[in-house]
Amino acid sequence: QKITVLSGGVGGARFLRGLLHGLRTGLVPGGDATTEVTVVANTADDLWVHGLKVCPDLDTVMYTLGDGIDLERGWGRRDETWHVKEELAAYGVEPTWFGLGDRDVATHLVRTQMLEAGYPLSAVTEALCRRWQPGVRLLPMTDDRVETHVAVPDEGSPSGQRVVHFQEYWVRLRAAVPALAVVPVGLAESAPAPGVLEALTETDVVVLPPSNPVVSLGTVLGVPGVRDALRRSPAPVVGLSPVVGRDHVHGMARQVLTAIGVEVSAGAVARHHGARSGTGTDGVPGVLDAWLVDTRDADEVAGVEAAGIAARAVPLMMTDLDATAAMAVAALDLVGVR
Ligand code: GDP
Ligand code: FO1
Ligand code: CA
Repeated sequence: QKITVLSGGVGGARFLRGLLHGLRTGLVPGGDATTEVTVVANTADDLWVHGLKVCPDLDTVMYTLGDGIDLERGWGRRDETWHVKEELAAYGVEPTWFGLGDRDVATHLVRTQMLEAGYPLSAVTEALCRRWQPGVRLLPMTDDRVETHVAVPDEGSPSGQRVVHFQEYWVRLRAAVPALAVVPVGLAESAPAPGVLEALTETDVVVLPPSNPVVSLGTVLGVPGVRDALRRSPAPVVGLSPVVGRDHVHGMARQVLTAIGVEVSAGAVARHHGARSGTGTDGVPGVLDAWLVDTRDADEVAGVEAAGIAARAVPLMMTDLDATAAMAVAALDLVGVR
C-alpha cells in the first residue's frame, strides 16, 4: 500500500506521527510494515539567514519523525542550546528575532554546504534523512527557491503597506498584524522536485493533513503541475480540516485565509481547495474527493457535499497518537482505501 501526504510543518508532522503509529499498530486497516508513506513538504517557509539555508517544514517533519524534535516548541531540536544565537546577538548581527539552536545550526551547515556544492534540495533532504530515518520518503515540493512573503500595514510607506518574509511575519510580528496579501515568490516559476508528480499519481491515496491551507498546502498545490497530477491521479484525494470551530488550532491560518478572502471555516477551506470535478478559489482546478471536518463543525458537512466533495464529521483534534491514528483511519475509510 502507498500513501502520499502533502505537508507543512507542525500540523502535518503531528498527523504523520499518528499515521505511522496507526500503521505500526495495525490501527490503519490494510496498512502494515510494507506500506510506503511519501511526504511532499512545503518549502516556501524557507529562509536564508546568517548565510545558512533554513527549511522549517522539511526539518520539522524530519526531526519529528526522526525523534529529534523539541515537542514543546514543535520546531527545532530537543535538548537545544543557543550559544550561536547569543554570540550573533552579542555582535549585533540581525536578525536576532529568528532563533537558531546550536544543534539545528549543524543541519543548516550540512544543507548549505551541499547546496553550494551543487546538490539539489531533494538530494540534500535525502542525505539528511539518512541520519534521521524518519520512516517516510521526504520530498521537498520543488528544488527551486520559493519564499512566501506577506504584505502588512505600514503607515510609513507611500502604499501604506510593506512586504516581509513569512518568517518575519510569523516569528517577529507573531502574525499580530493583518496579512494584507500572501505572496509566494517564485512559485509560478518553480517545477516539482524529482519524484513529486509520481508520488501523486502512483499511489493508493493522497492525504491533505491538517496543515495551513494557504502557506503550507496552498504552496504545495501551487507548484505548476501538482494540481493537474492530482486531478489525473487514479488515487483518491482526501483532506482533514485544519480549521476547527471557525478558527485555526494554532498558528496563523485565520490571518492568511482572511488575507485571500476565504472564510475561516472547515467548509470554506474545502471549497477553497475545490472538488476534483470542479474548481477552487479563483477558479483553480479543484483536487478534493473527500473532506473530514471536526464534530463541532458537523453543520458544514452538507455545504461541502454540495460542492461535490464527500464529507464526514469526526473528532479532529490530534491530542495523542491514537486520536491522530483514528483521524487517519477515518480519512482512508471515507475514500474506501483499506
Ligand atoms: P506549520 O507549517 O508549522 O504552520 O504547520 P502546518 O501548516 O503543517 O499545520 C498548521 C495547521 O494545522 C494550523 O492551521 C492548525 O490549525 C492545524 N492544526 C494544528 N493542530 C491541529 C489539530 O489537532 N487538529 C486540526 N484539525 N488541525 C490542527
Ligand atoms: N518559530 C518561532 O516562533 N521562533 C523562532 O525563533 C523560530 C526559529 C526557527 C528556526 C528553525 C526552524 O526550522 C523553525 C523555526 N521556527 C521558529 C518555527 C517556524 O517559524 C515555523 O515552524 C514554520 O515556519 C511555521 O510554518
Ligand atoms: Ca510551515
